[in-house]
Amino acid sequence: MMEVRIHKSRLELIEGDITKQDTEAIVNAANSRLAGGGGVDGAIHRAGGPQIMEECRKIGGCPTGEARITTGGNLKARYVIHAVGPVYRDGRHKEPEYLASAYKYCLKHASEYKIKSIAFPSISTGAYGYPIEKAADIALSTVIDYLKSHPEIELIRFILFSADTYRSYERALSLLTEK
Ligand code: AR6
Repeated sequence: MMEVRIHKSRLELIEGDITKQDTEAIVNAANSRLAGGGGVDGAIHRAGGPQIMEECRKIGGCPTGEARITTGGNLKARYVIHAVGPVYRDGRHKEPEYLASAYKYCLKHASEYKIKSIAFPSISTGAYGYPIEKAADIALSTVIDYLKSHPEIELIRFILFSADTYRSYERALSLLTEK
């Protein structure tokens, strides 16, 4: 576990399972059809129950680089924010912009819904193949930037599913916050 303060807010890195989180919102790494799938998406729908998929169907889809919000169903979290990260090709197809944009959309939803605590997985770094070191730097710098002008968000947690992913985020956060 690593914790830093960004102005008035807290930013935490934790190795674990996002479906167990008690933050007001958890973020899903979804696909643009919001159709469910494997990885964190599968785990969230399994743990949260069918109500989440019902709302996803009504919404119909979400473009890459954006996010949509639904109920948390049976989860501890009140909301799930479904973010669609980019499929990584070679880094020259606006992948960094799309990835940053997916995080920003989640944060904008959080502010609009007055959500004070939110947990993120490492978007795009599983099935979508985004190189972890690059993705960690983009994810963390995007949320740090947002927190600097949005003290209404009190807590952002990154829930990293493996020790390797956790260590990559820890390294990236150390680099970004060292004086
Ligand atoms: N809690 C936290 N992180 C998790 C969990 C969990 N329970 N399970 C997996 N991860 P991925 P993507 C990590 O593939 O790359 C789906 O099929 C995982 O180890 O879930 O954005 C969707 O439907 C990895 O570090 O998401 C899309 O089609 C990270 O979450 C596609 O995969 C993201 O891996 C999205 O691919």
